[in-house]
Amino acid sequence: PLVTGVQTCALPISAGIAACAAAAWQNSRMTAAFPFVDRVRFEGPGTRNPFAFRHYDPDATVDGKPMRDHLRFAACYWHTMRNGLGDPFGMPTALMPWDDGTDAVTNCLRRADAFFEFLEKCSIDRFCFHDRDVAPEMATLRETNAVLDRVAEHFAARMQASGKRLLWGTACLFAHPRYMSGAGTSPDVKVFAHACAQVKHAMEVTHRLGGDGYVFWGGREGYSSLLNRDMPRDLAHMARLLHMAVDWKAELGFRGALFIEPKPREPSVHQYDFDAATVLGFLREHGLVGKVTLNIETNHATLAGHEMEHELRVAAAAGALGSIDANMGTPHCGWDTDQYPTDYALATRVMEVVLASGGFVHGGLNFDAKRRRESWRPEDLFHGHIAGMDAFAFGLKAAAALRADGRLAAALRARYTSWDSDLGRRIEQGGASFTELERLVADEHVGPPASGAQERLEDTWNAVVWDGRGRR
Ligand code: XLS
Ligand code: NI
Ligand code: NI
Repeated sequence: PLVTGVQTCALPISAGIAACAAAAWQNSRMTAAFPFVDRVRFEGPGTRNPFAFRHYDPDATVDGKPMRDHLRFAACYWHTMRNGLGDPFGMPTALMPWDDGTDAVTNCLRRADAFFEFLEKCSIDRFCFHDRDVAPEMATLRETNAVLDRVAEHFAARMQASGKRLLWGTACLFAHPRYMSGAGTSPDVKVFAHACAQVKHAMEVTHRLGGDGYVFWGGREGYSSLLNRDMPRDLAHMARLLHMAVDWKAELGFRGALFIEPKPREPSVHQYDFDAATVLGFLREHGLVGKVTLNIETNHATLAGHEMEHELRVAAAAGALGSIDANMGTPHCGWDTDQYPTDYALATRVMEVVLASGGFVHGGLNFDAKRRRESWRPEDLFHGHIAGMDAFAFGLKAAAALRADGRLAAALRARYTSWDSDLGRRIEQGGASFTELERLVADEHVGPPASGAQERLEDTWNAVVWDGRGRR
């Protein structure tokens, strides 16, 4: 789940550890938010230093390209800076000494400074944010935009000084009560208009900050009962919002990509952007193909009952694999646990698809991940990101090794050789009929295809990935 902006703390922060921490901060003379670490650097697989990379060596090349350019890591502002780690049953636990818990602009700026210190020290080149993560909502949209512009100016200065880049921006269209029944799909036209106005400004700020992309995640674009929702009308409205965003992008001169992020449920019971295939169908129906591509999140794939690899391959096959929200969930519960993607095998499978589709253009790997509630120390922000970055660096090397090895690709090609015959090609090109195919097989005993040999292929995968060759 995403906790952001006004919804950061379900329970009063004054009741939690965070409040004690803020008081301690105010009484202290600390000038750095993360004084316990200088800079996380590559030390190699043998290191015992928990603040070092074992696999991520940003400038080392894999297949002729530096790791940092393959992976395009981003930290997200919402979980990193705004998630107090409260849950529906318990108060926030996160220690955030740099944050006094208020919406004062000075607090927003201090928080941004802590974030840029984090990016620098953790060697993360990019970031993502929602408009309401970085600046509060005021009485009117005009006032809200003015505060957002003020904070964005500060971001621009910090980006300039540090060389950090914006992967993507987005608008929070789900936290405020006005969006309780959706934003682009709200039954209330004024709410729809507000959503459009908010997206307009969030796109403008993203453009100003040189973002590579802009994301639409429709957390409340869905319903809990069809008794009070006109589904086809909702979908048509959502398409209208996206078409206006495409027009606005042209008017702005924004060169980045527009992404939709599928998710089947949570917070809505039924969400319209269920999975990659559903979203692609929607884009095709509404003339949005090629204008909007997909941002695929691992935990959302899990919720939709798919493997991440399935979602990525569906998107890639349509030429619509835009970006990735790199996290992972647990199959044991039905919600978005947003864990750091620390699983090396999962990261390898993701990177196999990324390499096969030619790599990221506008997208990257955004850690849409949060710490466990028990991991409440600022140090844990580093450990989560380091573990995720190392997993993906390993995955990149292993995926490149699988491609260089070539056995799996060869086995896949071999399985389809019968389709490379004249007959196969004619069928593929639409030049065959039922009558012809019936004549062909009528007097033959057609037996089974060659063995799928899944276990042999899995063993080969293991040999390349784990038996030394996937590592450096
Ligand atoms: C929530 C989504 C959200 C989007 C950005 O589950 O993953 O974080 O990535 O709005
Ligand atoms: Ni999510
Ligand atoms: Ni996400």
